Amino acid sequence: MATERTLSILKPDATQRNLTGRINAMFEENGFRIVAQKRIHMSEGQAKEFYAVHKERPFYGELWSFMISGPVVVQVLERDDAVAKNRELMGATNPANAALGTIRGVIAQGIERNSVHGSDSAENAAIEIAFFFKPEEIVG
Ligand code: 3AN
Repeated sequence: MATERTLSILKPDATQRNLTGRINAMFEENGFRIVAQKRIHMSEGQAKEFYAVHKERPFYGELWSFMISGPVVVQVLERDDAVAKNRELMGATNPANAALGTIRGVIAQGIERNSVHGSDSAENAAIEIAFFFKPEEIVG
């Protein structure tokens, strides 16, 4: 499998609980390189646009407002098969169903406070990476 990149976000429940280093250690222990990273406070407009795909879903309002409730860490992760491997490492969306040993299984607090976002396809990864990073900010 070729080297691939995926967009990851450490959500406000993770930054609030000071768990960003612990999550990053899980990425690195699982073969990911963090090739770009910044801690930001998303604006309302950014959060709404980033999650626009969910705008018809009943949880959309809660989702974007949670994502601006505190700082987040946006990052680009790189490894072979990065999109699928990160989805595996994150675990199920609802931590009640997430396997032990996955990030959500260990760290998440609920379906909304689920600690991490990861792109769901290579196509979306390219769009999401470009949403937060200029090419020169990504240093593999
Ligand atoms: P994932 O993050 O696992 O790809 P998606 O894309 O289905 O999951 O959902 C995006 C985000 O929306 C989730 N990470 C979660 O924070 C939130 N979410 C999904 N389903 C629900 C739900 N039923 N109630 C509240 N929030 C939800």
